[in-house]
Amino acid sequence: MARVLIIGVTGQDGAFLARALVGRGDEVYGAMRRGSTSKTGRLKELGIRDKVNFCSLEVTEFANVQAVLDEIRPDLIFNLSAQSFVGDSFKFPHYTSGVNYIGVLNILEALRVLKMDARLYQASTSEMYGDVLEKPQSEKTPFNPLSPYAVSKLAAHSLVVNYRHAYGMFATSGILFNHESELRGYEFVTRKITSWLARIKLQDAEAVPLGNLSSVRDWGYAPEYTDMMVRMLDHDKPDDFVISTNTEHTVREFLFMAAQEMGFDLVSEGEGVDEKCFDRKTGKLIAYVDPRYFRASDVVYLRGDNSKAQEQLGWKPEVLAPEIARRMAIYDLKKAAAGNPGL
Ligand code: NAP
Ligand code: G4F
Repeated sequence: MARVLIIGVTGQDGAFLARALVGRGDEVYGAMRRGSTSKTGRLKELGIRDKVNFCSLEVTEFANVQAVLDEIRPDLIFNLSAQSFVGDSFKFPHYTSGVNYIGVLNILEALRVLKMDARLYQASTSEMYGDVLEKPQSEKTPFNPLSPYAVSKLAAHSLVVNYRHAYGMFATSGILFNHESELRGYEFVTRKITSWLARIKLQDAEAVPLGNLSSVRDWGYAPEYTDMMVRMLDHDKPDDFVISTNTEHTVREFLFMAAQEMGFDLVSEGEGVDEKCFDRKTGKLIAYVDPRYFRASDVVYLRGDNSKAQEQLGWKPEVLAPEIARRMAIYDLKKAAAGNPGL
């Protein structure tokens, strides 16, 4: 049984990771920052809120991070904390850098100063590939970030590699491609689509405004990805691993898959900012392009090459984008039917 600290336990991945670790009998500590309302909804939904020992942690405060690590003395630390919404990183670049980069520096420095030999998992990201220099992207593909979010994550990623080499720390980075679930945040495009379509279907909501429908992502299922985080820290040595499904879909395809599950039959008309998606059966407008959701610079193509994780960690993704769209659509229809818009 390991003593584990999850920093960012209230997020999508934190909740699924906590469930996996509780399930294998670990002593799980969940670090979260203060808020004016309860943030443990996802943990409650997974039925494990009472199994997690909560502590207060603000990752940008070095003294606080040091004190928490010193008190808990975990064997394993998963740092999932981040300002994780790429779109907002253009509005809040300083804040994003503080949480995503200084936060990681604080954790690494606290481990060094306290002379702790805990194993650290850092949540790196496929966004670091940005304007991709190779297709598909593997651990060997050069990074070329396109947002303040990606730059902050790349800085943190480089620091993890540096502390691994300089101090021999067991610090591993998972370069995870997009992963979604029924517990995904509502601002991300998959959840925005499934929650909004459910409200169109059952609550007569207006059509959903979207940004770049042609953007391509390699979408996987979050619980499978958090299982891989555990496997990365159970591995015999620290390293960098790409976790992806090696498949690709456009945002438009995800929209059509989710819509089909809800009984819509979409057809697209027009191009670029004029594109609109109608339901063939009723003629009703379901989705349209709204330039307000375009990004100052957007990552338009991501598709991973997970060969290294397959070989060394035994990774094999089971749940792919069509099934993810189906599960999220069913879940959000149930929520809407219960009168809960979830927003
Ligand atoms: P998420 O749902 O946005 O969760 C982020 C977590 O970080 C939340 O628990 C949040 O707490 C916490 N946090 C934010 N600022 C903090 C601070 N200053 N101090 C302490 N905690 C703070 O993100 P996710 O989708 O679970 O992703 C988990 C991690 O993986 C993130 O680092 C993300 O950047 C990275 N990642 C995600 C994906 C993906 O597709 N999901 C892919 C690659 C990498 P609050 O509840 O208080 O906001
Ligand atoms: O769902 P997204 O906001 O995810 P994005 O930007 O890829 O970031 C997510 O995955 C990363 C891993 O690659 C994580 F590191 C990060 O923390 C986060 O979890 O947007 C996906 C694509 C983008 O190209 C965006 O421009 O969808 C496009 N898009 C089109 N319309 C939209 C919308 N994105 C959002 N959020 N909202 C829209 O209306």
